[in-house]
Amino acid sequence: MARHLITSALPYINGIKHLGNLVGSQLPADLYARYLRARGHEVMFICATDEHGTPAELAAAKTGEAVADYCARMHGVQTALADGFGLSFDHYGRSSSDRNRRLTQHFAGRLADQGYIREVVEKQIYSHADGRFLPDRYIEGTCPNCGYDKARGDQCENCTKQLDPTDLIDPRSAISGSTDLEVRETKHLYLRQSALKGDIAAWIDAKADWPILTTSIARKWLNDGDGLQDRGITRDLDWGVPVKRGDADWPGMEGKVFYVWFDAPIEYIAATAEWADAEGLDDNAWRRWWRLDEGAEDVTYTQFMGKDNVPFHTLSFPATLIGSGEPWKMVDYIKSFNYLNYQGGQFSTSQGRGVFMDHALDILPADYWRWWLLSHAPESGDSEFTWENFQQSVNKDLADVLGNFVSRITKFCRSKFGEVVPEASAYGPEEQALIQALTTRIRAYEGYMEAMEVRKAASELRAIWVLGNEYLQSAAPWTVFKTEPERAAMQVRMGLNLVRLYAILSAPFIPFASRAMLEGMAVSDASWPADVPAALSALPAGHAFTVPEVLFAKISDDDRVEWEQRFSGTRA
Ligand code: B3M
Ligand code: ZN
Repeated sequence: MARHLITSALPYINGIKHLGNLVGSQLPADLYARYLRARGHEVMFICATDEHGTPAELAAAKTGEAVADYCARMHGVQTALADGFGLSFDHYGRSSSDRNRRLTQHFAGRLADQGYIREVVEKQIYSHADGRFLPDRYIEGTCPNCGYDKARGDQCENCTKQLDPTDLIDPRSAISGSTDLEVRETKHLYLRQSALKGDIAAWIDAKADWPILTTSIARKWLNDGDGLQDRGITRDLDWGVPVKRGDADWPGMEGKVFYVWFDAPIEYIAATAEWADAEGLDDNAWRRWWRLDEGAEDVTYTQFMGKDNVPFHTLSFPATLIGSGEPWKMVDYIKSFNYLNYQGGQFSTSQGRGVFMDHALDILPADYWRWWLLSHAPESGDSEFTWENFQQSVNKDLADVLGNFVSRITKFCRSKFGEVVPEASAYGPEEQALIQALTTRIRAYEGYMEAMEVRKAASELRAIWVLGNEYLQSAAPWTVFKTEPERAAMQVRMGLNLVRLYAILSAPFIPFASRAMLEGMAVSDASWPADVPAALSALPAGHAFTVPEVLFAKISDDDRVEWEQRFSGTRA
């Protein structure tokens, strides 16, 4: 039994996330959390909405709401969608929480005390047309690194390079499009990341087991000469965590807030504190996950994120934690993902292209999406959603293989023996061979789940389902029943126990169908099958069940064509 802290990258509050966002962080994090819980580990699974910065302000300006109201409303919307997808967060926090405000100000104070903050009079872009400074996403232009012409002031989406607004070539206001811009002076706080370069490099070098995607991005920005520049951590904005030095005012910084990427990762910690508050627990309840001097030495901490978030988690956030000089728990493993594309192009929030979380649940149950997304997770490279592939996968894997197995065996039992596990003799050689094959595959499945090899785990699970189908096909209890009803009863007993086994093994991927199967089989002990032979005798003779409803309906060609059209263009 171990203790696992798991965080998913925090979705921006500005609107509903698309399936590409979902599969890049929250969904695989949920898979891992569910698996580790099922294996009996103590898990703290944390996520939150990322509510500060220009994305929130820009989105609120569009709807005409006050930004705080907008964030509160959208947090509710995102919470409901997370529930709909079965994301099993222990807490879904808000980066605008009081906890995060206090912790962010605390870290800034500590960093200043340790000499890692300097005050800089910097040049910022001021827009005459908009009458304000244009930080981060308020400004767009061409990336000096790769030439992408829609780079934002804080980061280039195309090459992941972190930028400052003044780095952009041909800058323009994202609010008005105006190019009537002027560079003006304003005072800001800089985190002296350059002074922490040695510590961070040593920390990354020690992570020999990290996925290549993670370390290659980290090393690229660490070693490209300007990778670990000192960075501004404050902004001329109204919305955000007010700049303070711990509890004290920071002279000269009145009216400014911390940069969203400074406070957002701190929310991982703060959200755990929000969890403790919500549970009515004391501070030790969250500090034992985060403070090495208060019980976190035995915690394993895993982060999930898309590749564009990697620089902030391998360089900036570690700089905050190390620079504080306090014994905070740092991440042990970063699982990062490439992008999911949509029908030959990109998912696009701004153009409303692709399937978004709300529309996905409007048309189909969460498990269909969970299964497709996880079994096609963009791990080794970008992957692509097409409606055809989605239809095929759902119809074959879920309906034909798993769903059909469950329905066939339970209905056959009901027709010949009633809705009860029949009396039967011991398993024969065919069943022993099946148990052998299952054991090998289940152990492989566990290995992939532990290693967070999401696609490989999915294909192993599918192979485990297939074994059941093949067994049923060759055992053919419907034929055997005519001459050897006792042997057919034994085969049925195996089949019903397989339903229970599949429900348990599949729960991390398809929790809703799993629950329906467990309820149908009236399973009281759903513990992980450490001992496979024992697990396949868990349902004894005389155990009553009910045939589950159809688990998965097939997607028709008409549906596919209709949805393909509906989601091709602009989000309604
Ligand atoms: N909100 C970026 C994103 O959603 C950002 C992640 C924050 S993690 C601390 O891609
Ligand atoms: Zn670029």
